[in-house]
Order: sequence, then C-alpha cells, then structure tokens
Amino acid sequence: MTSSSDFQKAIELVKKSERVLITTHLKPDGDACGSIAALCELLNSLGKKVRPLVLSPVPQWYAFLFAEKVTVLDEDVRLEDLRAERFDLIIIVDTNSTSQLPQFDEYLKQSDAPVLVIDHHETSDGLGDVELNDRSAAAAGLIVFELLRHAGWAVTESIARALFVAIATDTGWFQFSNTNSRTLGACAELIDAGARPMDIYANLYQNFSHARFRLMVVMLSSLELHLDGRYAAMQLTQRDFQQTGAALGDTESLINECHRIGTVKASALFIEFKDGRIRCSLRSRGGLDVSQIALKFGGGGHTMSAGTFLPGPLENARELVLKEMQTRL
Ligand SMILES: [Mn+2]
Repeated sequence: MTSSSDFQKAIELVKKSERVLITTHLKPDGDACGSIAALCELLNSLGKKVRPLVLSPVPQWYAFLFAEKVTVLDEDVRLEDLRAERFDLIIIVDTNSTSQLPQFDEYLKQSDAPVLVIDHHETSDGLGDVELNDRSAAAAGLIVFELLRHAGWAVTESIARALFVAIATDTGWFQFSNTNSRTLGACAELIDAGARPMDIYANLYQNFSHARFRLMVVMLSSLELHLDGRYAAMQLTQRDFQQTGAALGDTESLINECHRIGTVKASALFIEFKDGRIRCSLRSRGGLDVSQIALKFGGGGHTMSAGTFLPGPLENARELVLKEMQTRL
C-alpha cells in the first residue's frame, strides 16, 4: 500500500503544476490507457494544461476512453517539439523502467521537470522524484483511484469508466490472483460513480475487427504443446500480419486463449518484428514466475505475465524459451 506521506507528496506536485505531460510504457494496455485517460480528465478539471503522449499507438479498442486521438511520439510529435512545450510536471504511469520508454528516456535525461511515477511493477529504475510504487496494487489505475480518494478529487463518470477499464483489464476481467477485496471494493465504488461493466465489457471484448479475429485464428493454429502439455508455444510472423491485415497492437491478450487448455501451466507467444527481433510474451497460471525468464533476457513483468525481446529468427527464440521451461516447469 502507498503511504499517506507519498500520496501527500504526489498531491503537492500535482497542485503546483501547470503544464503536465503524461506517458506510459510502449504498447499501452488497458491499465495504461485507463490511467492516462483518468489523469487527463482530472488534471483538466483542476485547470491544468495536459498533454497525453504514447510511445506506440493506443489500440483501437481503448479509443473509446479518449475524446481525441492520443499523440504518438515520432508519428505526431517529435522530442524537440516536446522540449519546446516546457512542461513543469511529467507523470509516468504503469512502468518505472527505461527499457519500456524507448526514446522518451532520452527526453527524461534532459528534462528538469519533476517526475511522478505511478506504478505497480516489480522492476524499477527509480525514474520518479515522487513515486507511488505499490507492487500489491492490481493495477496502476487502482493507485490512481486511491490518489483521487486521498486528495478528495471528484471521481466523475468518465474517470470511473477509465479506472474500471484499468483494473478490469489488469485482472483479466477479475480472473487473476490480484482479484481481491481491495480490487473489487474499488470497482464497486467506481460502479457507484457511474462505470457500467456491461458496456465496458462489450467495448473491450466484443469489439474485434475481422482482421484481428483472423490473426487470432492464425495464432491458434500455430499452437504447439510441450512438456506433456504444460507449456504452450504460439507464434506470429510478419507474413501473418500482412495476410490477415492486422496490426501489432491486435495481439494484445490473445496469448491468454491457450490457457483454456486444462494442462497448460505456462505459455509463450513469439511475435516477429519488422526489424527481425522477436517479442516474446509469457503467461503462467501462477505456479511458475515467468518474470524470472523475462528478466534473464533483459525483459520484465509480473509472476503471471511478463515479456521480453529475444534475438531472431523465430526458431532460435522459441528454442531459448523452451530450454528455460524445461528446467523450470
Ligand atoms: Mn498495469
């Protein structure tokens, strides 16, 4: 849990700021998008100028959280433009790792604005002047919610919806072990504040494009089971993206599908990037700490959900992870 004095420091930082830049990790997920959307609305209501920034595009199924398209670094804005805007507060949500902030870490080094980090990951590079680091929080959005409660700032209907998305997605719609009374208690309050779970569920999970569904079918047909069915490996090549018409962001959470197989304790999804690197996402049912495997290759994450980059080609990356699974599972 975050200490009262840390909340107080964060509140002071926010209160004295005027121009705030908010960002998050590469490949923003529901927690990242929900937390940014909630903080933007909050800061606007407090009379601040807010600039949300993502390092790769917001997936289309989180677009409903934002009134306007969120600025993407390098696509819509360059680092030089950001420097010219002279922010007096930088907020980083859902990560505290330079490896998750490509290019933006350069900007951070040259900026003298104070940094507020709101994060719940195990790995930390200590990027913040003030940090709300709470590893027991199910989502960064839960810490944002507790910050608002602590400060007495209003939880409006759209803030409630955004924070519900953050918590619901980071708990796998309340399936993971981080679903507890603290998580559900916060969600109950968010529902009272206007979040509508049925609408949110439809927006998040019944909203596939046909291209994304085709990509899922291709991914599922690549499935291989190893170690008596305990380890499931799947892959997606650049060709798969071209043939299905899907984008990289369309892969989010698809890996979880193979955990419907009863024997599967851990899984990996290998995605071939344009530059030849392989992005490996890892999941476990909890018996194996997959963040240890990710860490070994320079990545990070949580016990049940982690990721890393691996050298290509695909077969090489798959072999590296299979060896790890053989010794650990
Ligand atoms: Mn998160």
